[in-house]
Amino acid sequence: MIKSTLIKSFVLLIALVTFLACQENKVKEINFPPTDLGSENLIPKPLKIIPTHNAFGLDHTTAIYTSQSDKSFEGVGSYLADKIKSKTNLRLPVNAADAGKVSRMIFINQSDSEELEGPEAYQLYISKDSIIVNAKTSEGAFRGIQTLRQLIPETSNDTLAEMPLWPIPTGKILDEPNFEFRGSMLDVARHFFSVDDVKKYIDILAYYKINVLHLHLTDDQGWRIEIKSWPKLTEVGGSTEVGGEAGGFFTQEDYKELVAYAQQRYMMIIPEIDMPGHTNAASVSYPILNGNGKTPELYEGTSVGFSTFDTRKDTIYSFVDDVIREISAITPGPYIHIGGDESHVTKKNDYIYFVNKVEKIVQKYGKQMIGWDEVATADLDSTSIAQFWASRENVEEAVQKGMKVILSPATKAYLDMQYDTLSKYGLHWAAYIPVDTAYVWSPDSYAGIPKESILGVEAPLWSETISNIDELEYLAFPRVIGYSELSWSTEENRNWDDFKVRLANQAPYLDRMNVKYYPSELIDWKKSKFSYKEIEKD
Ligand code: TNX
Repeated sequence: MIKSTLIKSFVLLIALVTFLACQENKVKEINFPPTDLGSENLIPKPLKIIPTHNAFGLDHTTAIYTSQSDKSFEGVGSYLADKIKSKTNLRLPVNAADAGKVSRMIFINQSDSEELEGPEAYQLYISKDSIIVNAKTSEGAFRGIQTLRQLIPETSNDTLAEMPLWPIPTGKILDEPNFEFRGSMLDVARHFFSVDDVKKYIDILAYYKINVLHLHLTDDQGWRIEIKSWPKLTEVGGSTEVGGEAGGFFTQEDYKELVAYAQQRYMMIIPEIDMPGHTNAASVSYPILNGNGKTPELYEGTSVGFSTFDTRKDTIYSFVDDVIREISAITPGPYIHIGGDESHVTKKNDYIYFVNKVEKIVQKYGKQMIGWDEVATADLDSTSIAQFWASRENVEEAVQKGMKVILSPATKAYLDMQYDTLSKYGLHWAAYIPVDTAYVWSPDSYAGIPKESILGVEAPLWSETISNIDELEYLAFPRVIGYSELSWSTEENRNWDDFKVRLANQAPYLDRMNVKYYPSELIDWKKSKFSYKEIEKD
């Protein structure tokens, strides 16, 4: 079976190559000025780049073909075609039997080459007549086409041809991620963000090869995910937010829509239900859950650490079981985040008792538990994961327990920290984090944590001070672009002086996507030349 599909795709490839070879003499030769694939503004920086100094002319006679051996490759081809359409207005056919006049092709190929190590590895071969993306899995192919998208110039080179043409530098790129987990977190609890806002964030993150979006779904100020067996959580607990606005929540259908949207971009959603602290919204909805001895009321402020569940009550565990069961059923990814941070009014023993029990509930539903670094003080399995935000000691405990660690140190990786004293939004309790500080540190050897214990890097965006997508983008961009490189590229390939030039050149893309990034003065932003007003935003 596998053999016959392999033979089929090989035959298809040969047919295409022969076809193109016959076409070649009909295509007008275009002499491009020499190019340099090595100095393109790619972020994250690929592992290896070998330039061959010529160019592939992307134009209306280019067609996309994908391996037939794995049907999901066609989805990657269609995604690329859509993105090319919104950038260039060219509508390239995908796997069309009769594609009309085809001079050049982009082939997205399932390959079993031994050089492709992990599922996200890819090779990109760009010659004058063809572009081949090789990957073992469609996930790898998807990462590869992000690199290709970044190589397509924002404007066409009209002077060289009668029809607009986008020259892509030739050469070879061999690439794979340094860390398998490359994430950002969005706090939709302090301020709620709509499905469309989250989709827009997902789109831009995917362009930079980020593959995890952690949603902080519950906190003192709001419960944002429908739980069918406990409906008041959203009816009552979702009714407000910081500052007293109307709040909101995702229905399970909304959440599924986000999961599917992220999945199409090979990104996993990690849902977080923060417990036993940060639970005021849950306790207002169902006062039986409350354990801080006070009558809970809706909360619209920004203090932390005042709420807790009554962790010795059985009802708590029926509640947690229902919540985890319902969330697990709509979360295809392997992880459930249970929060566990800043439970300042939960007694230490009660906290440990709670986390131990919740770990088992998460496992009962076939998931792995993630918690903020405090959870490492409980008696956890090595399969659970600690997210380092504040305490080195907690992380040491996690490593001793054989747990993996996600790096989100607040002093380096918190997207809600202000850039400097003049920043419009954000907090500064951990640090001011200008764009260079965000980039210039090494997750490979951070705080002496052994590299084999590090799952990856995640940049959390807490939303106490931001209430709409423009403000979200002001804090997230450009810093999250740097975190994508910190988690994908190797230490040898990272360099601030080189990065800041590549970052400056993201401006035309960010402008076209209507991303309101913070125009840091450390960066000499490239002025956007984009003028195709009629082209839809993708
Ligand atoms: C600390 S980080 C918190 C959040 C706040 C954030 C603000 C963490 C696990 N807890 O509750 O939103 O600081 O920067």
